[in-house]
Amino acid sequence: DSFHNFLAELPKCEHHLHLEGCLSPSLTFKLAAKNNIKLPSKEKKPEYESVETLEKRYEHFDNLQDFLDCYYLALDAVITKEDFEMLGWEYFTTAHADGVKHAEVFFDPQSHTDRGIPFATVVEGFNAACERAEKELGITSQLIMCFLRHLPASKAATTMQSAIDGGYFNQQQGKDRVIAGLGLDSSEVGFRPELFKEQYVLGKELGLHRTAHGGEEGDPSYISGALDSLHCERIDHGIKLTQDPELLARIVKEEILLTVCPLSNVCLQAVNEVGEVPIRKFLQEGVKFSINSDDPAYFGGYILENYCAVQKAFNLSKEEWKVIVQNSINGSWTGQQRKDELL
Ligand code: ES4
Ligand code: ZN
Repeated sequence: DSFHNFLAELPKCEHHLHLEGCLSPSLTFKLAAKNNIKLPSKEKKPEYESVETLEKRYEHFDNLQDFLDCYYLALDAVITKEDFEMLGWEYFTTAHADGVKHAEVFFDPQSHTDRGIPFATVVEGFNAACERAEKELGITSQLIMCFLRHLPASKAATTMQSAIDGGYFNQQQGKDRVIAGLGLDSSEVGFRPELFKEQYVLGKELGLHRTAHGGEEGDPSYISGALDSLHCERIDHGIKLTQDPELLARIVKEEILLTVCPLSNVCLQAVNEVGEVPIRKFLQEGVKFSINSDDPAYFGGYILENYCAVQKAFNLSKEEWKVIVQNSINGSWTGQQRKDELL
C-alpha cells in the first residue's frame, strides 16, 4: 500500500549491519563449491546437506549463542578477496533496493584471521565492495572493525596492530579512511566491555569512531560500561536500557544513538515480538535510534523489512518516521555536506 511506498522511499542510513551476516545459505554453498571447501570442515553437521536444509536450520535460533555458532561455521566458505567483495556486494545491492543511501557496516576480521585468512584479504575485499557501491549505486559507506568479545583482549590488540601496520586507519588521498571506527560484538554476557578499554582508548587517540554492542542480552551495566570505559558514541541494540531509567536519561542527555534491530531481537528471542522492542518508549522519551537489519541472511529481512515490521507493530505517523530518519542521518559518521544531501 501507500505507506509501504513511503517507507521504501525514505532516505535510509544503516548503522548496524554485519557484512558476514549477509552470507545466505545459497551464497555459502556457492562459495564452498568454488573454493572446494567441504562444509562444515569442523564436524559433521546434518544441516549442511543442502541449501534447503541450511535455510531450515536458520528458521529458528534459541538465543544469541545458538545463532553465533551457525554464523561462524558458515564463514569457512569465504576465502579470497573476491569472496569478501562478493559478500559485501550482496549487501549493497539489496540495501540499494531498500533505499539505503549511507551505510556504516561491521566486519569481524578475527573470524577470518583465526582460520588463516590474511587481515589484508578481508579488509581489501570488503573495501572494494564499498568503493564499487559508491561508484555504481551512489551509496556512501564506512567500515567498522569489530573485536570478538569472546576472544581474549590480547587478540584484539593483535587485530588493532594489523590495522595500524596496514595503514587502514589512515586518511587515503582525498578520501575517508578505510576503517572509520571500532565495534565490539559476539557473545555479550560474561564478556564485559571494560576488557577492551585499552584498544578503544588507542582508537580514540587515533581519531576513530567508537561503538559497541550492549544491552542486547546483557543488563544495562553493559551499556554504561561501553560509555564509561570505551567512550562509545553509539550503542548497538541497547534495548535493555528500559530497565534503568537513570541511564536512559543519560543516553537522552548525551544524545547517544541506539542502533536497534527489531527482527534480530525477535529471531534471537531477546523479545517475543516486534511490539516488545521499546520503539514507542524511545520516541516518547527522546532516545535517538536508528532501525537496522543486523544479520539479514539469518533474520529474515533487510532494512526495509525491519521498517515495515516496526510499522506493523506500532502504526507510527509519518512525522514519527521523519524523526527516526533524521536522527539516523544526524547520527551517522559522515560529513555535514553528505548529511545535508540526505536530510
Ligand atoms: C551479532 Cl546479532 C549479533 N550480536 C552480537 N554479535 C554479532 N555478530 C553478528 N551478529
Ligand atoms: Zn549486531
